[in-house]
Amino acid sequence: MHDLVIRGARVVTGTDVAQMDIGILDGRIATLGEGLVGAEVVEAAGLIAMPGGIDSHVHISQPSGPGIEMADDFASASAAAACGGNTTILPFCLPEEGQSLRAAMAVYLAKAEGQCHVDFGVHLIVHRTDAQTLGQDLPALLEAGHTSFKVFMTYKGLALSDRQILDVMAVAERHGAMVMVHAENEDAIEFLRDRAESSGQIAPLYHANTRPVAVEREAVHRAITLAEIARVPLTIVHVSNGEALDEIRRARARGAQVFAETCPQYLTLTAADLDRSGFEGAKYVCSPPPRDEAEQRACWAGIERGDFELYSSDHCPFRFADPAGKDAPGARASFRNIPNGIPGIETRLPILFSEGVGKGRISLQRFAQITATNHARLYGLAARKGSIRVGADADIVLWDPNLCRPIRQADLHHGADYTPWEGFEVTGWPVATFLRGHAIMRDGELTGRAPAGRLQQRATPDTLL
Ligand code: DUC
Ligand code: ZN
Ligand code: ZN
Repeated sequence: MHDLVIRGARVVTGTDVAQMDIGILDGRIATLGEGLVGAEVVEAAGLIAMPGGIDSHVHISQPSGPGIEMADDFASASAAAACGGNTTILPFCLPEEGQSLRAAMAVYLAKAEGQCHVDFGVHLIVHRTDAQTLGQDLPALLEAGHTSFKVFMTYKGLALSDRQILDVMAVAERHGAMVMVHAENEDAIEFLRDRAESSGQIAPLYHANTRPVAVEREAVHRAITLAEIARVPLTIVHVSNGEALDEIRRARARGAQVFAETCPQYLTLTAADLDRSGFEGAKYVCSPPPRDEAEQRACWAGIERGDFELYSSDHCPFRFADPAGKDAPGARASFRNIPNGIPGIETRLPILFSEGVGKGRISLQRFAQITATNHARLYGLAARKGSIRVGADADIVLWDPNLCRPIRQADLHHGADYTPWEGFEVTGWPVATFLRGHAIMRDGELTGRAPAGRLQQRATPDTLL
């Protein structure tokens, strides 16, 4: 007897896609089979059962500079995550000015307490390399189960030098952590930005023009080289173009342990979106910027070939009509002052389902791998999460592959006041999300269950994908 049986869905497991029942007991998958009996039964014939999405790259309540505020807290971001078919999220903890990494983590976890509708882990952002950070805070946090961190090669105040990156990687090497890198060459961007501004090129479009493919390609090459020298695995987040991906492919061919992530914006948006009339282009300002159709095709080819292990949202929400968001002081006078980032936590999976599975580019199993399974393995969650198998947490999403409706801001649950994909036609939507066996979303809305998301203590990365 199970607590819950999900009956008759096509179930995407690590090895197969087959029609079966899923029997759930005490929040875990107890049985996969036929004719299962449960206290509650959800009829799911005609639906697809996927592992709950793991969005391993999201920004929530992250300090964003004076007067600037992210549009989501844990409650709204996780509501949007659940409604978009996710059961686990991994946001980033960034210390405030003068705050230690450990103090920042304590404050950040308090923000999540009792607020999060899905399970969560927390990556660190390491932007200082003083003795306390590298000698005490970072090792303690890695040992406490926060087994991944991000370094930046761009943004004043965040960017590390090559030497600093090596010093941080050395800590990762000692503790078996995953290093994630935002790879763009800050000096090159600064040079291009100064030149654009001095010739009056201040509109949102110039955000894209001053962060061309070359600044990303160069930084990707350098980041991988540093990781090879430090002998650590590396994840390149938000890869936006074919040249950067070529660097990754070349590095792998010589044996480097490098993993690659891309995001919906690089598959569906272009720099032309930043050139929309008025100030509308600001809605699309993110880094790296969306490129052109040729680079979109290169990213799709990477998805199809299996070059990308990870497909994440890089959800980084700012309100549009808000001086604490995209309309920040000075934003209309220069693209430099527009907060970087776009919302996408709720639309990530439907976009890939529709454009990837629906259009025959990838299989259901590949979808599960790059939206859940690989995230669990690379970020130390695989003991419980990322696949539908006996013993795993019953984090399951039911998809209706034929449900057809456009993305509309009015239907979303994030705190932003727009979606970059307004009107984008999607076929295939998640219609139910179960977190550890409890329904948290049905038919696109929260079920009303109190937020029960739990912090996940994570293992060291499993890099043998
Ligand atoms: N990088 C991110 O990873 N997210 C948002 C902004 C950025 O530059
Ligand atoms: Zn980044
Ligand atoms: Zn990000």
